[in-house]
Amino acid sequence: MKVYLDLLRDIMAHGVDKSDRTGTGTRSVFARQFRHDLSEGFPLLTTKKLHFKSIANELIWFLRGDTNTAWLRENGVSIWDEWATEEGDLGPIYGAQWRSWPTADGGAINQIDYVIDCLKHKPDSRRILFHGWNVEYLPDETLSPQENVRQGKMALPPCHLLYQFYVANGRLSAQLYIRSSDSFLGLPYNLASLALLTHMLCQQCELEPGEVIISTGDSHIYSNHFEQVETQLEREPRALPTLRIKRKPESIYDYCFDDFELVGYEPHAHIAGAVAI
Ligand code: THF
Repeated sequence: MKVYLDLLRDIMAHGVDKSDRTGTGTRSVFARQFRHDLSEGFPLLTTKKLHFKSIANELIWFLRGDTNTAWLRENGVSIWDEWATEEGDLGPIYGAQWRSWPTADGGAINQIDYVIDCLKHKPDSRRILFHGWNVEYLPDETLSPQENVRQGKMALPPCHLLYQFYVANGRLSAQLYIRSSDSFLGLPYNLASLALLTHMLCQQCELEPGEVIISTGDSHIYSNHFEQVETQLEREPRALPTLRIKRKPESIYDYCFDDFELVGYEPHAHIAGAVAI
């Protein structure tokens, strides 16, 4: 993924060293965009090994509307543990807003159903999107994630928030806006997750995969990831894998990890980096 490595180089070369909420320190640039044509392969980084199981199961968990880490843990995923309460709760984060955005009259709106309906019945619409930034439930920055959850707020405000879809010539493209992009750890997850969601929507709505586009706001590299980034930049990218979906589940909500097979994923070794909390 040259476009990803170019972004890392751009941040290292042009970024400004800034303090951040977590106290770690980052190097940061504002507002970047890159794109990848899914016909050229599945965009899972090859310059370090990524744990695709975490990525796929996190997406399945979002689509379940689940916001408790219990299901993730049962499925071998620990990437949300740091922010959860002892009971595993994360408050009304991604899954809650995607599947059941609360309405003033006490009801809820399923934004994913809306997207599927648009893709099937009005693919030319310019409104095929779903949003995670529900201002009523954003956390109070002076409180811990766990305290926010206990007050009915999100543990963290969404980083990847606005997903928009576009159909032309039978191909589905997707653009994701990420307000705060942890370029070494989170961004590779967000990119692969967006691509996987696009493939799933294509299968459900009988479309062909088009492009994925990532637009980032605060695009940063944490200072304790600089060395890992340098290592990655010395590595030669390899051929991308392809994604095979082994069956067609009944709906977008019925996928499981075993439905996916990555063919030809031969990455360089994993590079560990600590996540800022
Ligand atoms: N906070 C920060 N600082 N960065 C993020 O990327 C991030 N997220 C989510 C919420 N808060 C965030 C959590 N997503 C890893 C990957 C994604 C995460 C959190 C942690 C991580 O540590 N990945 C390891 C492997 C761990 C594993 O797969 O089990 C890695 O090497 O990739 C971004 O939305």
